[in-house]
Amino acid sequence: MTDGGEQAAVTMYSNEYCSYCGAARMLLTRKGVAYEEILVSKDPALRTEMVERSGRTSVPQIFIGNTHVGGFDDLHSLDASGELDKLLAAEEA
Ligand SMILES: N[C@@H](CCC(=O)N[C@@H](CS)C(=O)NCC(=O)O)C(=O)O
Repeated sequence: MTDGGEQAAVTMYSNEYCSYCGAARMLLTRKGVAYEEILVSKDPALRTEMVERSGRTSVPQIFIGNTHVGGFDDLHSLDASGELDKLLAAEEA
């Protein structure tokens, strides 16, 4: 995590029965990153919001602040390269 200050706002658009969403949840939880989860399966308007913000239709779609990270594959790649920690620090609230 970051040194001092508030953690960046992390938002994950997801649905309940998606394995990639589960993998993203585990990665964020393992890192101790708090996130807001928006279940798009419950509300078509939220799915529309996700598609408009991300330009993608698959779940999960993850944002750090207003920066679009992408799906689980993107999150995992950023974590492996160390860029995820930098992004969390840069977007610190
Ligand atoms: N490469 C993507 C794969 C995500 C994916 O395939 N999600 C499925 C649900 S588990 C999905 O949304 N499929 C419908 C679609 O692609 O529109 C990731 O890592 O997030």
